[in-house]
Amino acid sequence: MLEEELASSGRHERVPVRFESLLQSLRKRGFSVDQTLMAIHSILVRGYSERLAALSFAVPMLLIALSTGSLFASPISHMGLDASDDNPQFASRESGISQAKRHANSDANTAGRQKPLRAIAPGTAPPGMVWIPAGEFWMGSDEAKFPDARPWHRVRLSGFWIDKTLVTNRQFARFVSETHYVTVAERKPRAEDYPDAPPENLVAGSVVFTPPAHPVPLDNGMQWWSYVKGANWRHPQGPASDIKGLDMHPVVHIAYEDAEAYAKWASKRLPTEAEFEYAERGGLDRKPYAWGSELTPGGKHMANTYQGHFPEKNTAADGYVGTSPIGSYKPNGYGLYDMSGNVWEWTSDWYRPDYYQSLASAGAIAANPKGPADSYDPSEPDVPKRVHRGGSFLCTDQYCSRYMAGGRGKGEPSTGTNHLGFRLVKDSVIPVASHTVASSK
Ligand SMILES: [Ca+2]
Repeated sequence: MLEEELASSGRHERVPVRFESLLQSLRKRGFSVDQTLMAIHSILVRGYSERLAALSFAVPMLLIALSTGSLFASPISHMGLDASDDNPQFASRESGISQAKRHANSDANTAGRQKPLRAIAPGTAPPGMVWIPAGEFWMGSDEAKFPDARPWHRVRLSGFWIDKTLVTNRQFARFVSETHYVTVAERKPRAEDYPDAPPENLVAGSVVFTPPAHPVPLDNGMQWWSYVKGANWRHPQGPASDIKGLDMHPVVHIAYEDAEAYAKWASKRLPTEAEFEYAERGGLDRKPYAWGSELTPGGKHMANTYQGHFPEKNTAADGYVGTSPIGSYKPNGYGLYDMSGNVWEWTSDWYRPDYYQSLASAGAIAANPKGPADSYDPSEPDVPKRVHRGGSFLCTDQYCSRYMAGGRGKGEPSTGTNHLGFRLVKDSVIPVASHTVASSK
């Protein structure tokens, strides 16, 4: 079969193959137009290794591909940054997937690397997004301090678009300007939701990091977290603070329903926990960090975390005490920024510490897992929680450490903090016929 012939020739690893010449070549070999279109579709969507996709998808796929010019150049290069980005800081391919992928492939510690990426993005990238191709990976961690991230288990995902950066204050301001949305932190809590609270405590606000002036035992977060009246995304530290000059910082004090409202407006959705980790790992296999094996390779800080002595002395050796502008650190292997550190990010999964165990016990590859049906956190059994991912500027190796790839966090859905934000994903609008990965639910 032609497709197998092309695959065995390794031509898909070389670039570029001109569309016209390939088309002529196919026709000379006696293939009909329909067969040719199907082959092109298969190549475009899945590389040469998969079976031919349904003819019904072939024509629109080809038309879209031709209109976007995305045919037959290097698959890797086409997953890089897109010129349509609204942020010129990210318009350079220098920081894109091809460069980052080469960098990743040069990592000396490559044992057990994930399969190489060969899929081409289905059409033009939405502004500010990167295509993460379908694939499999090992999800989890063997860090002793992450018991809820064990065991390693195999996960298979369909392809998806993901924001290159956290949602910024500027982006969120535009959303609020257009929709007049009021975030949870800006609303006065309802007495019926907090029947035990005295009325004077029912004031709009959010949770802010308020470090003590002296060292404290790290067994009680109440020593450095405070509910601050008037704190919200416009006033991250409280009423006296604002976001002037912070346009390109991640928006914070975002509750789960705030993120969902933004997602609906943007025609996107929150990532699943598995999608987040797959994207965070950037093509590396079971590495401790999204960028490799060391926290600070060559002494270089790769993410906005916490240095010094937690919680009272933040030396900001990485350059930032609090949030950092998006793009302040190198992107990962998929060209994504701040997948570790800066601020935590919401995912759509409910949290359970035993979820990975249940997936592993099932004995099969988990296909597009979307989290457990319910939530359970042993430390607060009565509080349902969603998974947070990525860690923040408050994560330190003395405490938390969940800027490490695979580290899991969790939070009550109505609670935002000044180190919690989000980014979004988007499914392909083009039917991807060969992505026949069944949902686990
Ligand atoms: Ca920092």
